[in-house]
Amino acid sequence: MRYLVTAALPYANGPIHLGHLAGCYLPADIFVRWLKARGEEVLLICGTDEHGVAIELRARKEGCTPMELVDRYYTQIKKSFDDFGIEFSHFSRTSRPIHHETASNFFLSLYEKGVFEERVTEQFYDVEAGQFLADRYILGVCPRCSYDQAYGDQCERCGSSLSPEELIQPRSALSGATPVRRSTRNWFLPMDKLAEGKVFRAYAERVVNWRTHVRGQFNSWINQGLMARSMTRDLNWGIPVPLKGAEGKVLYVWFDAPIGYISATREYFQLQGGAHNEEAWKTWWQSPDTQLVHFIGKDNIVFHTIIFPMILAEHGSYVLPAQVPANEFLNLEGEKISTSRNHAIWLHEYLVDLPGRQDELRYVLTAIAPESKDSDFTWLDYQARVNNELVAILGNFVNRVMVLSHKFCGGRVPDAASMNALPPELQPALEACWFEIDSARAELYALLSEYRLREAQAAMMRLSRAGNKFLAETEPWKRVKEDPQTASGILYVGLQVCAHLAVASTPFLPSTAQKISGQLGWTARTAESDRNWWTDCAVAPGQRARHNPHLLAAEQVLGAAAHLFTPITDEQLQPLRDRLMRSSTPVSHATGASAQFSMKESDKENKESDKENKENNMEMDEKQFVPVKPEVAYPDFEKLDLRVAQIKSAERVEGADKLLKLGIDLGFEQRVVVSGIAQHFDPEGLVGLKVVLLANLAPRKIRGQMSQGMILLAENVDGRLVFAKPDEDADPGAVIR
Ligand code: B3M
Ligand code: ZN
Repeated sequence: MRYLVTAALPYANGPIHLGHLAGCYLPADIFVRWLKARGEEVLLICGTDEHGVAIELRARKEGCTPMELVDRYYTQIKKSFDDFGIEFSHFSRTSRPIHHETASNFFLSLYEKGVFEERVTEQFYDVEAGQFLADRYILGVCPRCSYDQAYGDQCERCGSSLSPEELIQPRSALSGATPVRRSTRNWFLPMDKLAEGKVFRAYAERVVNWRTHVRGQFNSWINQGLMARSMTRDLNWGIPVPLKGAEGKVLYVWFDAPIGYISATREYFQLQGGAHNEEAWKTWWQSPDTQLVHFIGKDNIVFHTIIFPMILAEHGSYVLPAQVPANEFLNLEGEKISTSRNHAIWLHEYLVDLPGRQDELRYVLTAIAPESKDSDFTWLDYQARVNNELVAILGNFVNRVMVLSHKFCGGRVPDAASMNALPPELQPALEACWFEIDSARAELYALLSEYRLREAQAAMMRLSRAGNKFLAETEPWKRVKEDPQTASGILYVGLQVCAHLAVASTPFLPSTAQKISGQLGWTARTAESDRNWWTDCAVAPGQRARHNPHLLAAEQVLGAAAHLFTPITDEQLQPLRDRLMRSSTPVSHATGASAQFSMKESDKENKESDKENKENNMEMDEKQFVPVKPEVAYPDFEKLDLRVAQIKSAERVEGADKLLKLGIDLGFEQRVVVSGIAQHFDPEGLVGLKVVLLANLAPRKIRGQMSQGMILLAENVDGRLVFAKPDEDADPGAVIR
């Protein structure tokens, strides 16, 4: 089978963070490594998306030209992918001539077929700047919350989706001028009509078998009734619309970007050289036996399941997607990743903080992959998974086998006969070990075929669990004195399990897999032997596989033993956690005893993806002061009892990663206050601190614990929380007024 796999083209307007990696690049890489190991014909295509308002805006902000911006980020993004072992067949850029040509021709061919509807609409225009304004270029007062920095597509204060017409007192972000309405001609894709096309309808049948949330979004778009969407824009940065009279207009970034997959494939074959390769890309894109698979994040679903397939279908020669395994979002420490607030873990920073630990991150991100719902990355969970799973299970197993084999077997693989000669009392353990490995392999294969990578990785880990269990049950270290032959037989099994692990872990943990092979001295391992191993995994449902347990030849000389993983210490982790706490700005979170622990903003995401100008959706970081509340009379203020208080004890609340339980001294009494600040402060650092307590707030039960009052904190404009501290001389219990 021929697999043409793509991963979403990241905008070249910033570096890559954990959310990107978990969203589509890591899953695409795992899937493709697996296909390659199985001997399938496969390409993994990606590159940077270098057009659109997001790029222009960022360039303005960084004070450079769009081209300078994308040059810089292309290099950085590509390096991050290389560093994390994301093996693209080709990584291109949409600013290259080959892409401009491919996208222009694509547009022209649809134009000539009469696919587009020409429409004249009114758009906002900045007379001073002499250009039309994308939604993100229009600012104004939010009609819902009166915030005066709302964008034409969204208010970042209250989260409402807006359209530019709704803004009160709109102004241009370019010049500050009041925009005027001016009519302009654009080319629209009549999606409602195209959804009725034969090719598209045949394609839509497949979607039924896709992930629930992908199918759900697809259906909801279709059922809502699709609207025509403009495929051109009145902008300067982008691919010029290749029509007479369309000067000053460019292709809509979401028209050109997916065609980037095609141009990148063309470029890949061009670089291979040779006359045949000029046409080779067509085999990949245009023969019906190609499986086209798009790995993306959930905010790109509509573009990959509806708009791009429609465009491909209308063109006529192309295959349509066979699968779109979109992931949901990865959150970070309970909050949405935000680049503007720097609530993110950047890949290049991770490598500085935890050098050489790429496989650890790959492992954790796959273990928590947001395949069917949003998931949450926390440093503590990362540490636990590395230490309790990679170190304690996989690493420990391989290391024990290696060390014991050097000690008891002279650093060579023992004779196969030693396994067959294991005494009868060890047979059940042996049988159980192979049974577990056989079933884990069958499961691994089946799960990978269904794009269930998270469970597949867990199945891979079962191999090392089986190995550990076998060692624990057979205890070769106890037997070696009396019965060296049996100890050898046990280690023979152990070494073979290590070899199985080396193959099984390759898609997930490529450099660990290589290390295992290296330690085993397994030079006889070939692409062919791997292929056989994987093909051998496939079994009919309900059948038990009986795989060949022998991968390593007897007498093979082993390499040196070394730990595959080292534990992550608290000391290593603390600065990383602190840094994130500082950068996290829970604008929507109340603090103190009345904190609200709202976690999800997924409604907002859904709304956002409704927006036509999705590509404009970029975060900006401007200082946002909260407006002063309506005036109150003095008697109202007098009702509040504010006191100086001192924190006497502070501890985390089990099962609630945002809460701290604080013991408070009020001079005349002791109280307990539960506060939602655990992600901002370390409990140890708080003891002794004098704070301001709202002492007569009605007590409230939080996580089963009565909280008696609220500690006051200030939220800086950058979102950092700091205590409102009384003077050091103030005594606990003193009234503040
Ligand atoms: N650049 C959007 C994004 O990064 C966009 C993907 C293009 S895939 C063809 O979310
Ligand atoms: Zn608002």
